[in-house]
Amino acid sequence: MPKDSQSGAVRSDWTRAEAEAIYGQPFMDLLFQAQTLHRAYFDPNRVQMSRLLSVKTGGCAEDCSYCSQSARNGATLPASKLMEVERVLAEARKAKDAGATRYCMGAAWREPKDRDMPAIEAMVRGVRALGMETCMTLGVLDDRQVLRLKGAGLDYYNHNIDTSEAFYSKVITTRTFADRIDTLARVREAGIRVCSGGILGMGETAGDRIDMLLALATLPEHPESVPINMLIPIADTPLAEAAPVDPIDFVRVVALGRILMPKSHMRLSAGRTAMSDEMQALCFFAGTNSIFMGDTLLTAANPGEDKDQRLFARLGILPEEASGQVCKSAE
Ligand code: SAM
Ligand code: DTB
Ligand code: SF4
Repeated sequence: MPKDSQSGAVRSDWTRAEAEAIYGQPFMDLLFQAQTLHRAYFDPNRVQMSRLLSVKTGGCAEDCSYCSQSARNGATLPASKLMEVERVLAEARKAKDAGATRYCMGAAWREPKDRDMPAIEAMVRGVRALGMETCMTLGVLDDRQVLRLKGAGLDYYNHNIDTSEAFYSKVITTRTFADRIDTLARVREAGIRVCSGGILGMGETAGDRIDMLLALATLPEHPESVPINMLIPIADTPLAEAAPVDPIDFVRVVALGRILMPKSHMRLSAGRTAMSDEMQALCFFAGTNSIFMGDTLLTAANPGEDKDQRLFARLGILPEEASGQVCKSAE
């Protein structure tokens, strides 16, 4: 094992060989390394809670083969209009009362239209006024839109790279991996914090998973949040029958993410309804320190608060406090 990979320094110069060597260690060594680093930067018994809301659902012009909201991949979800600001704020209030510290609003758009920006800005301002961190995921952004979001006070922008550059065109044909990296750079340049991760279970190899994390870990600055989704197979889409991910492989990916990006929050995102408590516990041990709470994600199911409260109680985990990063280095 290269010495540097053990040091816990925040690096953007990871090589493929280093990442492969970390990933390929015996499972116990990998988990020990990940948990040791996790403890250097975070309280190991605290997990950040985000809540998602789909503010505009379905009818998307992109053809992402995993998504229930594409108008082009066989999915059958009807398109809806952009939700009214007051309704979004009412949902956000409920999320805050239930313990969420970040409110993530998603829209099934290739890119936002300028006519939608005033409502989007009002959502950001309104949610911030409730005292929660804000996150938006709206597709491709141009420079003006990024500045408008920054002006409204947006804290995070989510824009996943989803898989490796090599596998990308097997999953999505209406845009490229480079398009995603461009938007991420624009968001970073404007001073908005970055949330970017991917999906496991789309037929990618272990090498693709390593390359996806490496692409994030070699950005000039690591994303502050890294969501790792397990594919939720959606009926009628090209990935409806995709083979499930081996849970041990999933945990290995989480651990590699923790080691490559030691200061980032790693979010166990979509797919938790299909995970056992034991698998989730292993993910927390491997460095997961964020989840989506509540019984829905954007369109699909999530475990819900009662189930998560029981899991947290069994594991002695507490929600991370509102001011965000319980990050030792930031104290
Ligand atoms: N339209 C925006 C975009 O694509 O960036 C935002 C919404 S999109 C639904 C956000 C992310 O959700 C995707 O990048 C993908 O990682 C995740 N996602 C979507 N459908 C999923 C599924 N069926 N299973 C797991 N993750 C999924
Ligand atoms: C992320 O990585 N996962 C979230 C959020 N970022 C936007 C979305 C998960 C969507 C799961 C499928 C659905 O609810 O439709
Ligand atoms: Fe559209 Fe996002 Fe779904 Fe792709 S993942 S089809 S861009 S909503």
